[in-house]
Amino acid sequence: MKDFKAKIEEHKKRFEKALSRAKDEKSLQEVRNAFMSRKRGELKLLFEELKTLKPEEKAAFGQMVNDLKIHIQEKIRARGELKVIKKESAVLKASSGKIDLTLPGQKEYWGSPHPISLFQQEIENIFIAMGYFIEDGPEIETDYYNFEALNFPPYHPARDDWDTLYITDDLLLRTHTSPVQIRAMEKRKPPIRIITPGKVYRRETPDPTHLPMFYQVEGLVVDEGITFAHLKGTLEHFLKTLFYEKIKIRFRPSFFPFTEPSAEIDIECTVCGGKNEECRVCGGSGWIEILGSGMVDPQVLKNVNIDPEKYSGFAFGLGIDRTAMSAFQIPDMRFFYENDLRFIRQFTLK
Ligand code: FA5
Repeated sequence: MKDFKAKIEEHKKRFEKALSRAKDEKSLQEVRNAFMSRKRGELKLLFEELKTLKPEEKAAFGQMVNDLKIHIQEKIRARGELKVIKKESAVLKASSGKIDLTLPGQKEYWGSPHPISLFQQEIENIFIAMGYFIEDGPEIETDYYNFEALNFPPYHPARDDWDTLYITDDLLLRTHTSPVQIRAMEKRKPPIRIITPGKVYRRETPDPTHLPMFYQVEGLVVDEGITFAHLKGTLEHFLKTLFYEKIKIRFRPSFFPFTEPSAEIDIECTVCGGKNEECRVCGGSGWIEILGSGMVDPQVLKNVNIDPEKYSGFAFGLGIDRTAMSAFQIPDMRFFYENDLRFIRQFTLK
């Protein structure tokens, strides 16, 4: 009788020690298994041992083992509940005691590239598939690269359309991506086939189709035998891939000091389809201008020491924001930069 009582005391002490050492969920589970497992838990073995006792001893010892079982169960349950309470009180503390458990949970949103970046990637992928390389250039440019090398002499009136912010008399925020043409042709010899996406800046009052900071992507191809047919075919293929096969495109004669002949390209207005005379995107014309283009002026080739008798090329500059507006049928380009998350989240990657 004495021996069995001592044994129960010993089990109880071992349990207390094991429980005090259990610092996490896993070790608590191990204690639970060691003492309460229905197969070989210590309580189970004690109950087995009861069977070997004399009938007159069984009742008293049975009661002791039962008490131990209840003690162990309660202690383990208390430890589990304590953990939950601790977690809840941490939440309560963080919300300074004011927590309304009836409020809906907070949805977590994944970050995602800006719609203009996503659209730029789409454009890049189409040109990469046609064998173009991506080239980069500085946003702070010299007067030479932004203007002079592209046939805009100082004080030439054509500069007025590309007015910008000057940092010094010679340094300015580039007004287009065309200076990267010059930098690329200085660095490498034909054949050249590149696109150069990036930010550009202009003195401009924002309206639905104009921004003072926007994105362009420049394209340049220089090789032997390049003609206007290459320019037309390339841009038609690009626009039909970017939009849809039946998109209406028109080439309109235009002027740029660095290309000759030059053309601007319009696409049908995807916002009103030409049906709204008061459309703020196309002004009721049904067309929206998205890019300028032309054959590289022989003088520009000479400026970078490429022989215009041997080589010819074409170039274009597409407004990424303006084109994205048409692709997403957005009536105002300023939406892209208002940072209204309800707008931006419509374009997240699926
Ligand atoms: C140019 O910037 C020329 N560098 C394009 C070029 C490149 C011509 C190579 C020939 C050869 P333009 O100023 O038209 O051209 O601008 C080109 C495109 O940029 C426009 O068609 C339009 O899509 C976009 N764009 C122009 N101004 C703005 C503006 N303020 N806000 C948003 N997009 C604009």
